[in-house]
Amino acid sequence: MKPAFYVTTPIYYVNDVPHIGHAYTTVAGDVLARYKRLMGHEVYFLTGSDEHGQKVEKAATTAGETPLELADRVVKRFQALWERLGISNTDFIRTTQERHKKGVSHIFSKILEKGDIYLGEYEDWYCTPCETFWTETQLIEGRCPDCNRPVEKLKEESYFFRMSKYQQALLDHIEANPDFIQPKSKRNEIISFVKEGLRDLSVSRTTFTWGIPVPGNEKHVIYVWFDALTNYITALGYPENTTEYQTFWPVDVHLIGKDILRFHAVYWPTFLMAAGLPLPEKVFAHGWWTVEGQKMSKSLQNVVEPNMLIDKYGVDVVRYFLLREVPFGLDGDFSHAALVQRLNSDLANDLGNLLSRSTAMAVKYFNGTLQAPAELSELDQTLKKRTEDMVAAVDACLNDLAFSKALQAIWEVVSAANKYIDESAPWALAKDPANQARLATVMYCLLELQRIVHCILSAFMPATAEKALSSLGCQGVVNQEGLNWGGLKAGSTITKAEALFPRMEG
Ligand code: ME8
Repeated sequence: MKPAFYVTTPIYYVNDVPHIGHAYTTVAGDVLARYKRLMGHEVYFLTGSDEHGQKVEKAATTAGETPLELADRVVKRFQALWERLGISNTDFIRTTQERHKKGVSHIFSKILEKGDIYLGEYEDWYCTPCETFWTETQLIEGRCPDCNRPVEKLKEESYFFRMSKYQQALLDHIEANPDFIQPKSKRNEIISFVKEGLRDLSVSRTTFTWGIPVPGNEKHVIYVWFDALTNYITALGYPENTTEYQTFWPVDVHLIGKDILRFHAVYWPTFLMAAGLPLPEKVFAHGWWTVEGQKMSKSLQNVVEPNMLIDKYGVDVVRYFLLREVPFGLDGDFSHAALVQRLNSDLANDLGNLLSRSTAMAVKYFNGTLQAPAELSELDQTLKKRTEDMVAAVDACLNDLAFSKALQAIWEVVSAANKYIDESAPWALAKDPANQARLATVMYCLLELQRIVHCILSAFMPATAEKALSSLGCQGVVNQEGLNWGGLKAGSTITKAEALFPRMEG
């Protein structure tokens, strides 16, 4: 049986249209999903939309729509963007779907029956944009400590989740599983937060209605984060013991932004503990993008729209840039200048040129028919070894979610290949028919290296890889075996590749 791999993105709020922050997490998930499929895993890649809660209700009122009308409209924009970005998700869950509502009611009832959810009264400060309650002492100058926006005092009857009960169990779990929360700096933040003490958590609201009713007490709707987090299991069919649930839970990795780590690394695991379910293997919090040095925000009107970027630069350039520019886990800055720089240097010059140069030579010297290599020289052996080492390095990097480092390892081989052309000087070899066998070997090494490079790059830049592999005469041959040296067969047809990436003015 194939090994299973389950990766998720957050489910995005439908009160906002998609921006590069959303695209970032989703592209990262896609690369991982594609890579694991390439490596022979059975992959479940989940994304979706978070449609309940006061924030969405308010946005709908402002737009003069019902919350569901708003959700139906905005969700299409997310789905259309994911399609354009080549996102290969297995499933798209909407929290307004029956399958989800059923699962949320079930887990809520289960924890309630167990006594870990109880009815009480709440009086505290609430930040609607963050959908989070704060105590007086947590506020900073009377404002939300996360987003610095005004908060409002809420007093209501509320169901509480006995989160305090799970404080020690959670700490023990974090200690025993060093990879559970990543990166390390974020893990330490969570440990300190939990050590300060977990309070019981309000998990229902009575001041609005847009949510899933509390089973047996419909005056209350279930807290939007309790509702949203549960998507990771309801998508698999929970509470039914489906094949998907059995195969894929616990999840291998929840990819999230650092803004929502506490929900994923504290709330969610304790909910699962209370429900007697296994915890996620890993929660990875990536950093945030600023835009040309500034925080991205609607009020600054600097929100970067992925569709605009795709129109301007192309899908694969955007995918590449997002994952190459900033090490996953750190904050980074988006700028058009940095993107154009990556496009011109890494993509057009290094990767694109290598392919057009070498396929042009294959056509010129051998009429596009791939020749079997003769014995490899020391130079060839070194190049082959570097390619093989790169494949192993990429695997290690992607298991650590070090996307940028993985791409760097690939580009080292691309540079080595460009250097190899200069060192082996095929144009000089071509002048003397006595060098035919040597020329054939050089061409084979060059093209074979690129076949492997594009096979692995298919996880990052699927459309580019397909074009490249097609000019190398092996389109569609993308699997784990394809990462081994020797896949190109003598006699196959090489066609001159068009420029993969047109250079752009800065
Ligand atoms: O929080 N840089 O949804 P959301 C990088 N519905 N990533 C960013 C970003 C930025 N500037 N801005 C947003 C929610 N993101 C909840 C999630 S999950 C059970 C519920 C990304 O629409 C990042 O992944 O506000 C962040 O975690 C997510 O968008 C928040 O999306």
